Amino acid sequence: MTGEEKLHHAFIGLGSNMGDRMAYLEAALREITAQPGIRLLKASSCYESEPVGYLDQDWFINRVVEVETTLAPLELLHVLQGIENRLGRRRLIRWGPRVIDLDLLLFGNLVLRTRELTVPHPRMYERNFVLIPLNEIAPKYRHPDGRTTAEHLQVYLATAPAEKIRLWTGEEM
Ligand code: A4P
Ligand code: MG
Repeated sequence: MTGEEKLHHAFIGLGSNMGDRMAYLEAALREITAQPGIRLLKASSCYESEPVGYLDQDWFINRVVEVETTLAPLELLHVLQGIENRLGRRRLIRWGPRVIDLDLLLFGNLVLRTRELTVPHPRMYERNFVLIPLNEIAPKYRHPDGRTTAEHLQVYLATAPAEKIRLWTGEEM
């Protein structure tokens, strides 16, 4: 990255619930890090989480990473979709099983609502598997609505039945 280009902070959610889930997450993170114009700043721990949306599927492993990027929002989304495709993602069931899912959660202060890209991610404030890893690495980060991650997590936990989530220890439970 040169000093001339504008740097943006972005947060990306990674999830997998098929095959060797950790291997898919590691491969995706390697590809994100290798991308020109993207620098990894922080990565959360990995969490095992109960499926949300479509319930008849295995538990996920989820984590959230913070990056600095010179890419525009849609360029970053397309990079993430390219990685999903290379790792063998097949879109069969909405919210269904997947080897890898990469969601663009936040892109600086940007608020955008188009079909191709909505940020903040439209469902991130209703999801433990996003808010808990995000709160681990960026509790004080201020979202476009003015609330911090910690405040969003508090609101979520006070108002919704929280789906199960636990730190991934590497052991099958
Ligand atoms: N799109 C719009 N905004 C965004 C964004 N901010 N990030 C568009 C990524 N994509 C965005 O996504 C569908 C379309 O959303 C894309 O064409 C893109 O242009 P997709 O990844 O192809 O499909 P999907 O992931 O099956 O659907 P969706 O609606 O994105 O699902 P979610 O919300 O990602 O949920 N339970 C647990 N425990 N852990 C999980 O990780 N994930 C899901 C998927 C469901 N349940 C889960 C988990
Ligand atoms: Mg998705």
